[in-house]
Amino acid sequence: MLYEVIRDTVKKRKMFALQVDPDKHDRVSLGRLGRAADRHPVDFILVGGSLVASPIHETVEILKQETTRPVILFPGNILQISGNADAIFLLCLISGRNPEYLIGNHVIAAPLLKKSGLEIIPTGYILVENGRLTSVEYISNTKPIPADKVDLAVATALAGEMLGHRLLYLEAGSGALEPVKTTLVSEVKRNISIPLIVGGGIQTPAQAKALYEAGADIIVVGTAFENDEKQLKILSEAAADYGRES
Ligand code: 1GP
Repeated sequence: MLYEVIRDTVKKRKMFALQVDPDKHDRVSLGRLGRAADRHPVDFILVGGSLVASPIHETVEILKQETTRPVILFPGNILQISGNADAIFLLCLISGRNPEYLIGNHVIAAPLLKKSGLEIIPTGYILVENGRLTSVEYISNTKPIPADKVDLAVATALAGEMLGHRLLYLEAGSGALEPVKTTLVSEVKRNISIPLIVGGGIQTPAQAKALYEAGADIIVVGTAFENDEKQLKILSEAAADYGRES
C-alpha cells in the first residue's frame, strides 16, 4: 500500500512530489510532465486543485499512460475523484471551520470512494496564511492560520494526528508568494509523529532545502513547472541531493 511506502520511505530519506492542476495542462504537456517525472527523482504525482474544470479522469489516465510514478488524487472537491488513480489524499481542512470541508463532502464522497477501490489516505490539511488570498482560502471559505501563530499551527497539527489523520499537509496555497515559514514547519514537526508534507510557493532549491532542514518529509511543487518544465529536474534533483546529504 502506498501509505506504508510513504511512511517507511520518510524514515530513510526526504520525498518529492509533483502537483498537477488539470486545467493548467493539455494532453501534450501532461504527457511530457509524466515522462519527465519518470526521468527525475519524483516520488509521486498529486492531481487536483481548488477549482478544476477539466475532467480529472482524463488527466489521471494520460499520466498513468506516461509515467510509472504513483498518481494520487489531491481533490479540491467531490468532482475530483477518479478510480484510475492509485490513491487519494482524503483531505480534511482542519485549519478551517467550514463543516463541508471537515465532514460534509466526505459523507457525499464516501460511498463513491468505497466503490472506487482507491487506497484512502486520511490527510489533515492545514492552510497557512502567506500574504495573499489564495484560491483554496477563497473557495473553501475558511481562514488560514496566521503565519506567525506557530502555537495555533502546532495545536491544529496535534489535533489532526490525534483524530487519526495519517499525513499532515502544511499548505501555503498554490502560487503563494512565500512558502510556509521554516520556524512553523520545525515546530509542527517536533510535535507530531506522522509524515509532514509542505507545499505552496516553493520555487527554488534553496527554499526546498530550508523546508527539508526544518522538518518537511515531503515537498510538493506545482506552479514552478507550469511554465518551465526544466525546473522539475532542478528542484527534484536538489531534493534528492538533500536526501543523500542528510
Ligand atoms: C498546491 O502545495 C501545492 O496545493 C503546490 O503549490 O503550485 O505553489 O507549487 P505551488
